[in-house]
Amino acid sequence: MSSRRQFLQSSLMAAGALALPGGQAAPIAAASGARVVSTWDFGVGANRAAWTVLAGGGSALDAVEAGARWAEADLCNPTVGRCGNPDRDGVLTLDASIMAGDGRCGAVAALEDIAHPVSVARAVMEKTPHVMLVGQGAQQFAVEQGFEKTPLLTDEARAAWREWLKTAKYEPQINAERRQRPGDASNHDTLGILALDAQGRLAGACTTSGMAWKLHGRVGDSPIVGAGLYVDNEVGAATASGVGEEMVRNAASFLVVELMRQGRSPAQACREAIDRVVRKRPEASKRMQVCFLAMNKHGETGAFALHKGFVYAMQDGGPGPHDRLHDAASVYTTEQE
Ligand code: SD4
Repeated sequence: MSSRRQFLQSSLMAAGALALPGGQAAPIAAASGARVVSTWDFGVGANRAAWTVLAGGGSALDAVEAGARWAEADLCNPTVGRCGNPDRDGVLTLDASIMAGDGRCGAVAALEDIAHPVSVARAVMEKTPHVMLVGQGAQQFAVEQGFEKTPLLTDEARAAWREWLKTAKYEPQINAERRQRPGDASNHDTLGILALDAQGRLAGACTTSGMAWKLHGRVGDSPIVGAGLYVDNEVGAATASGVGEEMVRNAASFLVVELMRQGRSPAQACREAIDRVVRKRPEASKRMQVCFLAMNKHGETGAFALHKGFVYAMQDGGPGPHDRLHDAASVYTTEQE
């Protein structure tokens, strides 16, 4: 048994948390050492949903799914789930992945008309011998699993697309995530969420409608294990937001976890991964946002971005204000508007 697990178990026992009927741990004691971090301002809401799971003694895996589902249902967020902006053909396609720290993972890409892609990703993980399903096949599988097929494109998103068609210029905007409201014609965003539970297990999820106005069929990093998300109980977890092509080019979330394995703190690992992005494409790096968020197995967290303005939310149930937002340091330090 790891010393961390021993520590957690003895603190739970000291608090009498394991004595509750049904083996259910008491909320505060069970949450010892537990924490959850999520990308962007709306990560606060996702963390709250995840925290109700962690505080009740639930698993990191259930927690990240709950957090991602919250974001997918959030009608104020035109970049994740049902309120997402469509591709250049006016079609809303969703990408999601989920991963447990023991290596189990599942993903869906280019999924249409299913409201909770993260739960379909989990079903792929748990009910198939595969890791990823895409497009029609993913939708067919979802329907077979009992997910309801329902048109998701909102009137606001359709109007934003019509507006975009006037120029039809694909130009990712830096920190669009922080300004977006339904109907905005800005074009990217993602919820990445990482959790550590009281048993010392890590998990992560990533869910997005991808880059708005993308080519039909484009898949970003978010559903690609190792690019938009990677989790390993031996080391830690990482997720990403921003222009996904850069995460795929650099196997970025895997890179962040491997850097932590080599001894870097979460913040240092994120920084080195960002440096890699810059070294490969220095000119392009000036015009796009890429952000990494990481947590190691001890619950230490860190982030780093190409451009100023990336924030992440953290919830650990500790004293003081919960739902804290943290500014990530960045290579370019002038906020782009
Ligand atoms: C993608 N990484 O599809 C996602 C988009 C995103 O903030 O994260 N935007 O490339």
